[in-house]
Amino acid sequence: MSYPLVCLGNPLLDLQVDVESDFLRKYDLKDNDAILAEEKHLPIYGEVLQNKSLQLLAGGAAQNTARGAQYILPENSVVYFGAVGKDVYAEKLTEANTKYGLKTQYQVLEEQSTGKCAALIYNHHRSLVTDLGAANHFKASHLQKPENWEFVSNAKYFYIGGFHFTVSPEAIQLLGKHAAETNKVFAINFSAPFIPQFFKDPLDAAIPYTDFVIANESEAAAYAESHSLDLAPTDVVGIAKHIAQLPKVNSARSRTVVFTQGTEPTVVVTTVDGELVVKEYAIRELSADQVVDTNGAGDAFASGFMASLVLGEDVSKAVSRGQWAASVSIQCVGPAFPFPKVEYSA
Ligand code: 26A
Repeated sequence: MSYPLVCLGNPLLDLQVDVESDFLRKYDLKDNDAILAEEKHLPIYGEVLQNKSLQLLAGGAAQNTARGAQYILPENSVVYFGAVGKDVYAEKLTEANTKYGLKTQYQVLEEQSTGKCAALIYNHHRSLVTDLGAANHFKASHLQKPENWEFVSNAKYFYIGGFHFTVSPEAIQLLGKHAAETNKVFAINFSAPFIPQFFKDPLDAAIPYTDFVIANESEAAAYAESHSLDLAPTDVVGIAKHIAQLPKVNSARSRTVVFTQGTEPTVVVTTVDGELVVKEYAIRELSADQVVDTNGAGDAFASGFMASLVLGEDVSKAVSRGQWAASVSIQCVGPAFPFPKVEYSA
């Protein structure tokens, strides 16, 4: 079995509800953020189950990206790894993945429940509060099983959700080293500000293996702060240049840093013949009434971007496909794409 793209992350079921700002304040949450649930957040899950607007949706950032990339690519292109329980939540995830044709090689942990994410939608923002459950127990040894390693050794591209730095930095190292040794493409996403903030060491240990680093402006700012860069947190180009120049194990190609910035242009920095090259790409504008929610917008961008790389397209096309995929997903409820399928147009 040969699937060109392997993705790794935390499989979660999204419990998506519309909330008012007082709900966010009550639990000390920002309008737009992604965090791990602390003790004080646990009542949220009971509350959302009572909420009339509740929708159960397949989530998990890298799983969203994997589903979206498979949506775009020919069948049997993407395989996704992560850990789930043996419960109805996992069945829901499998249902959605099957619809998109995504192949999963889950580590199934019978004694754990599948992870869940309260996706609290307020205006066009989303506040994500995650209880990782089974996802937290993924082990690198699962990848090393012969039936799983076959997918790894046959793949050409790897995509790691940054949220997985909280789970198995060892699995990320394993894939990063394999990619560098075999000259395959290794991409990571920072996923949330708390990753560069509180998981700095495992993130820094993975950067040397990366060919592509994808993040948004608030994650870039968190990176600048936690690494004490002498740059304004809003200097996305400066931060991208810094990361582009960090040491790299596989010198066969230079690193490309891609920062999305909501409705502001996407910034891309890479090195060509030893010189830093900065490019900016305006996004596809949507009118306010076209925006359904932004849950999964960044994951969708990564879907389009990674799918484009797999198709052998250049970085400017990859950004264009990423921006297209984000605009399509923003018009859907949750981290999803429409059926019947819509096709990319430049
Ligand atoms: C470890 N944490 C906090 C997480 C997540 C996460 N995926 C993996 N790990 N917190 C939120 N998400 C997912 O992000 C998607 C939107 O980008 C949510 O499940 C949601 O689908």
